[in-house]
Amino acid sequence: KIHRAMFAGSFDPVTNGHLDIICRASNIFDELQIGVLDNPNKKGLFTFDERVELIKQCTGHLDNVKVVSFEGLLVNYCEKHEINTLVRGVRSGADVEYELQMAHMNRELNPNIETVILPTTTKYSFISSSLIKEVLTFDADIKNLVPKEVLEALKRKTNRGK
Ligand code: COD
Repeated sequence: KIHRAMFAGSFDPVTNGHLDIICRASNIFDELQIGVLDNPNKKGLFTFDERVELIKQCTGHLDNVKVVSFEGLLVNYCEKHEINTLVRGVRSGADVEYELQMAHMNRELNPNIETVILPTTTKYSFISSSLIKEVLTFDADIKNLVPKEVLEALKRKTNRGK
C-alpha cells in the first residue's frame, strides 16, 4: 500500500520553515503532496499560480513531492485522491492549540484520515509568511528566512529588501 501524505497551506509565500517540514515529511512518506489552497476570496501578496510555481521551484529536487491545488474541504480532496495522512508543522504552544483544533475537526469530518504533527526545527521556529511580508516592507534582510527563488520573487513584487 502506498502511504500518501498531504501538507496543505496557503504558502504566501513558501518559507524555509515550510521547506524544512516538506523535506522531513518527504523522508517519512512514500509520496507527499503539497496542497495549495485556491481561495479566490482571500487575496494574498502572490497569486495562486505564483505560489504554486515558487513551491515547484523549491521542491524540484525531491522526487516524491508533488504540488497540487485544492478548494473546499481538505479531507474531501484527500479521500478522493487516496491520501490518508495530513502533515502539519508547529512552531509554538499557540500553534499546537490551533493545530489540535484542526486535527480534531478533520478527524470528525473523516475518521480515516490521521493528522501527523512535526515540530519545527528550532532555527525556523519564528518564521511565518506574514512576518516576512511585514519586515520586508521596512527593507529587512530576509535572505536566511526564505529560499532564494522566493527572495528574488519578493524583491521583484515589492521593490523592497536587500
Ligand atoms: N516551521 C514549521 N512549520 C511551519 C512554519 C515554520 N516556520 N511556518 C508554517 N508552518 C506550518 C504551519 O503550522 C502549517 O502546518 C503549515 O506550515 C502551512 O502553513 P500556512 O500558514 O501556509 O497555511 P495555513 O495553516 O493557513 O493552512 C490552513 C489550511 C489551508 C490547510 C486550512 O485552512 C484548510 O484545510 N482549508 C480548507 C478548508 C478546510 O478543510 N477547512 C477545515 C479545516 S479543520
